[in-house]
Amino acid sequence: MKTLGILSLLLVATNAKIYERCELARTLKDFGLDGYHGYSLANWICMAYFESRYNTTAINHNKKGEVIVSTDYGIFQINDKWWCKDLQVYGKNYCGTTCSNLLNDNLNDDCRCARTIVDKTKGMEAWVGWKKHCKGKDIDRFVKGCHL
Ligand SMILES: *[C@@H]1O[C@H](CO)[C@@H](O)[C@H](O)[C@H]1NC(C)=O
Ligand SMILES: [Ca+2]
Repeated sequence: MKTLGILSLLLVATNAKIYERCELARTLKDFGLDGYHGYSLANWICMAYFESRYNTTAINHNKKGEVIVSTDYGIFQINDKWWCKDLQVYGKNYCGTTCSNLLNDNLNDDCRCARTIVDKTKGMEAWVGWKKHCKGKDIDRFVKGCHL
């Protein structure tokens, strides 16, 4: 029983993860975001902070009145209208992944999808959180003290 309890705790822990800032910085660097399209690592960490607070299971619905028109998934709040596949009928799934893959603690596919987004759109302008809080701002603190 005790072993089972610990096991299920571990399972929960690996499925729902809040990244620590420097841990996220190292992970995003490993998955090729540092300098991608000229955006320094601090831009990516700042964006993830304002989009999800580093919460891999973050989900937000975009509503028109009471109707859900789209849903944003995961640490980068990636949208089902264009980028990933869920129950949304008219979604484009340009990243070729299910949206639920963007809610686990393996960020390889999230980073691949983020690169697709900056390739296909106007860079990081796609993220409102980045535009509002990171673009043109002093964002060095997001990678400060991290051993990269
Ligand atoms: C992470 O996001 C999930 C889903 O929105 C939420 O239930 C959970 O409370 C969040 N965790 C933290 C620490 O904010
Ligand atoms: Ca993932």
